[in-house]
Amino acid sequence: MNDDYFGDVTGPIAFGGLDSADPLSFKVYQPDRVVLGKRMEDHLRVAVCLWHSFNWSGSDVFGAGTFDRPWLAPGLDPMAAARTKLDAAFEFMTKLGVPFFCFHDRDLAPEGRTFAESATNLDAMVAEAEAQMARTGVKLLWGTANLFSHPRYAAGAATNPDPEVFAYAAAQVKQMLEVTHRLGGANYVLWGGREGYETLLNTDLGREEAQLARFLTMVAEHKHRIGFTGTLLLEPKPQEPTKHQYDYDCATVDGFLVRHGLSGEYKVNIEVNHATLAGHSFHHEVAYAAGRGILGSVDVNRGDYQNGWDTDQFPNSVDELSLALYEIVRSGGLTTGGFNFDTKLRRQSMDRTDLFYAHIGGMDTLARALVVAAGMVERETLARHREARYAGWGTQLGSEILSGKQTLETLAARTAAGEFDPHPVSGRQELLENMVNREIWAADRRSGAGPDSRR
Ligand code: XUL
Ligand code: CO
Repeated sequence: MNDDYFGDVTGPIAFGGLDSADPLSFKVYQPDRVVLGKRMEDHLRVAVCLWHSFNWSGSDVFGAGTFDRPWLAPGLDPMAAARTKLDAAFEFMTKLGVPFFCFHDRDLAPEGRTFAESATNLDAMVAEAEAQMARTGVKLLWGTANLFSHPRYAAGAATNPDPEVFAYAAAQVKQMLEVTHRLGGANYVLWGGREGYETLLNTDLGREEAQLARFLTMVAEHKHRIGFTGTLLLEPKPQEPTKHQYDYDCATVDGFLVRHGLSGEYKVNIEVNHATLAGHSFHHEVAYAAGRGILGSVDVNRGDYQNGWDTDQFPNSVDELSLALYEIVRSGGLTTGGFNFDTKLRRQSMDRTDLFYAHIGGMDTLARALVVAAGMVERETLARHREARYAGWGTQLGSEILSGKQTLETLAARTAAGEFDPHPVSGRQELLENMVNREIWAADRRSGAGPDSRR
């Protein structure tokens, strides 16, 4: 085990507080700090992703890789490179002090010339990952299969016009589900990166939906067959790389699950920048999923307000994350889920140390948003306003309407008889926005609190 890919950093990264000038210290994040009766680490369940952070060289569509990543150097033996990459990742994660990681099959082990060779490569690397996990205590938040990079998946995996591609994808997911189970993963994710279309001129929407439903049913069946007790998660995204992706947003996924008898089998892994690509706020997607009981996990990142694509930047806005954290904490928190940094450095952030700055900043932003959200939950000011707004629905009229005792005819007759005389009331939006800001500003006083602090 080599321990010097991040020789400039002596871990574990310590809590320095707001007054610390050390850029390699946490300003807010403290694993043991108790927030609303639970350790911060257990609220946030932070994960590092092996793809953008360890399996990407910084290349883009216009240029080659820019990052200093010795394990991605061209010409290396693929399995030796995979071992070096894993060593580097575990050195990074232990120095950063995160409890979890996430990976695709192809992040861990290279694709071979045949399916059998790929499967053997993966099994060999899973044994290595298992040993690293036992040595460091870092756990698996979720595993997933890459069903979008290889040319065979250009027209989709489950939704491919060719059933042999469906079969190939099924084989890949079967192995990765079993690998996730073997490594004690808390969840298994399916992101349908190419389950969508480029043109409707060659696409049969109904047929592709039926194929996707069949595939996801088979995955749920296999989960039960092997006794995997983690959560299955679908990750919505409206487009990119396809023009249109079927798992467009949380509401679309929810409707799909209901239509195909899969409610209860799947929850959602909500990614911040996917929410904004779908024309929603992240707050909206989280509130929707929590309301429908399908909130599973979060891929935490951010987009760029000027750009219409998935920039996957590290999160840095407490204001935006606080509102989502408020919904998450209020709904009981992420149970098997966590906050996975599905995030990319900018291409000019070439040094390996930049990975530390980025994750430290992201974790501090999350921690601070959690403190703000806890304040909102504890004071219940927003919740009281929301409840008061619907108070009328607790009256006899409200319950009779909802239970079906009233019809258009009875309501029309009672309205015509002058029984109802409703008056509009203020929604108090600006007042509520002021309350949120007050919590954000007040958190200044609490953010640097020590580990014993209640909030
Ligand atoms: C792509 C994306 C994926 C999934 C896992 O936008 O978010 O990395 O999280 O396949
Ligand atoms: Co993601």
